[in-house]
Amino acid sequence: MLRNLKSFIELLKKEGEIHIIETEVDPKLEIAEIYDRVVKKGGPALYFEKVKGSKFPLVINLFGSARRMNLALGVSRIEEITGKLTEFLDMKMPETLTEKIKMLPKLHLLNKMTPKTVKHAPCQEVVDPNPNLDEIPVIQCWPDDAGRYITLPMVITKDPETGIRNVGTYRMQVFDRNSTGMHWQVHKDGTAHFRKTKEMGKKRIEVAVALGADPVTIFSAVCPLPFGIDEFVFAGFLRGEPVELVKCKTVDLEIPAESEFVLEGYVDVDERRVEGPFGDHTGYYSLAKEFPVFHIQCVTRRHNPVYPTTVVGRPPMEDGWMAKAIERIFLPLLRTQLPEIVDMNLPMEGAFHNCVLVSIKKSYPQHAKKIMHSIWGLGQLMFEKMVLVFDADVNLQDSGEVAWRAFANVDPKRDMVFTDGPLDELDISSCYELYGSKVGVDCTRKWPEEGMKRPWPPDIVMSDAVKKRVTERWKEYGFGGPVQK
Ligand SMILES: Cc1cc2nc3c(=O)[nH]c(=O)nc-3n(C[C@H](O)[C@H](O)[C@H](O)COP(=O)(O)O)c2cc1C
Ligand SMILES: [Mn+2]
Repeated sequence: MLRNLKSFIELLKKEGEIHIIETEVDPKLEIAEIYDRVVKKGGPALYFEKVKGSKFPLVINLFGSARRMNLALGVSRIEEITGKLTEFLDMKMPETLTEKIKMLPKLHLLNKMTPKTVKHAPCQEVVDPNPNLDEIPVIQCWPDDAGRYITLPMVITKDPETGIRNVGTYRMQVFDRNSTGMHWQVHKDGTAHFRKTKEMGKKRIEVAVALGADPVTIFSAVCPLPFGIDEFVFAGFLRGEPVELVKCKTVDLEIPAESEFVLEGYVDVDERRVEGPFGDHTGYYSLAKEFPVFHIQCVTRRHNPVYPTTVVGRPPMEDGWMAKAIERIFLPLLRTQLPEIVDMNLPMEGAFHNCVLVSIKKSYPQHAKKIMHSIWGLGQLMFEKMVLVFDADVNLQDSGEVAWRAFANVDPKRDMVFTDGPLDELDISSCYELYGSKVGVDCTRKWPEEGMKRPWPPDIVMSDAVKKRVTERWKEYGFGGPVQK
């Protein structure tokens, strides 16, 4: 299993999946433009040796293709992970003897997942009690961005009540040498910890931000895990080996020992400051808005750290490939609650919260409508603005088939369900922030039991006998080349 960011970079080198740029490049917009051209064409990760104004190198587009996502997770197909996931989430601490006995075969798995605390860590080779963010090659992504943003952080907090850790990727706008914005959106777990801290009458919440680690640990911070599940435990599960953690120098939190940089500090529960605009993964600028402020009191790092980052913007971008991996990994989990679901597709163009396609084995009238409502009640799927439901035989990964079936099968007045609810904080369409309307579209074939007055026509499919004959005679028609199917 990959130990840290550098071992991932080595693997990418071996696999021809990283391009090294030796010449000096400007962190202001230039890196973003190079990356944008490369990621849009399915190109490699990019390693910038000389970033203007910083002595540290930068790496971007680490996860920006299906192949690199597989390399990051140590699999040849994401589906290799999925079976194990249900087992992971089923695992509760045993209480009775029978439960303990039943758990025995799983205990080794539990040991493998639980983070291990170490005393000495590479991420603390250098300790700087006088933090200066200007030393880190933080980039400006887009021309109208309010400034430079740390875009791939692991933001670590603890639930002030239970002590359970949360790790989330929330962007951070650099305000000055030792403070940044803390863009944890209102529905996210970091905000839940922040809110609880305030409700308990405390003034501050301690925060540690790790930059760079092994790729699975970085990825875990993006995963939409249920509240109360520690992303580092999940990373241990995905890795098949525990994440090694070390105590921070100035706050009561632990960080991945193999991180490149660590920022330690706090967020004051009463402080807010304007953050943004920021060119976001919706493909639009998110407008300026007040968010909490992260004060950094200590920076620790390796002797020779590499700064990992990404740029979001008009899809497809690197985060899209991370989300595609999430889609595959979490599908079986979705099926444990909704077994009728056959497949799902979060199209990259839908920025993951705007549109989801699901196919179901339809078993009773208005089954599709039940699925829409279920999705609107499930974890971060609650954000979905459009839910399109298809029959089991529709290939959701074929956008041509999806469009054809949707356009042909839907009687708009009958098949569309309009409702209201929470929207992702980044939604641009609603008249209001944080909520708006939603639509579910039943794209399945309609049954007589659903009031369909006319017979549903069959799909047009050529007979097998004729297909076989044409395949056999293909050469006789004078086309040349391989048989066209
Ligand atoms: C590159 C990238 C940047 C992100 N930036 C933010 C952000 O600024 N704020 C936010 O709330 N979520 C952001 N997200 C999404 C969260 O990381 C994601 O919703 C995650 O599940 C949150 O973790 P949590 O459930 O523990 O809160 C970002 C995701 C990626 C891949
Ligand atoms: Mn979480």
